[in-house]
Amino acid sequence: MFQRKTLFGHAWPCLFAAAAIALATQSASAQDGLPTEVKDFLKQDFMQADLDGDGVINKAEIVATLQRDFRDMDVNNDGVVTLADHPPDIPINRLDRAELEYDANGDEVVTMDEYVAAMSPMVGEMDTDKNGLVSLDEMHGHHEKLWNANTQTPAQ
Ligand SMILES: [Ca+2]
Ligand SMILES: [Ca+2]
Ligand SMILES: [Ca+2]
Repeated sequence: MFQRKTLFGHAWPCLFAAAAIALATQSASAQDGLPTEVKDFLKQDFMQADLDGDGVINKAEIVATLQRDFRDMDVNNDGVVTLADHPPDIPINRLDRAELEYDANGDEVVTMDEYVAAMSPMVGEMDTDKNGLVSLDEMHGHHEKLWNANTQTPAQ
């Protein structure tokens, strides 16, 4: 029932954005806590982002992951993310505007700098003990909070 591919499309493998988008689209399946499927893919993404395998994600690993995610979103490889990068096999819905959430200056073009700048505060919020590092527990906790808040809000 919880299919990552159909939820995010191939353009949305993002470590830090993925669950937020899942939260925005999954309000119908309200339940207590993060579903196991969500925890599993968060863990997979966490391990990919933890480049040196020390069990925490540091600042450099965060930036490297955001840059990788940005390149994944830039489907047509022109160096910026626009609606032209929206996967044609995914119907136009609220996801089609998701690309432009990171568009700070409103020109419908998202640069890597805009993306990293937009995502960094969100990543900072995950670091609940403020030691500059994000652990898997912190990432789960953050998404669980978002999930619970979202599933308690009536769908539009
Ligand atoms: Ca690490
Ligand atoms: Ca592009
Ligand atoms: Ca921390």
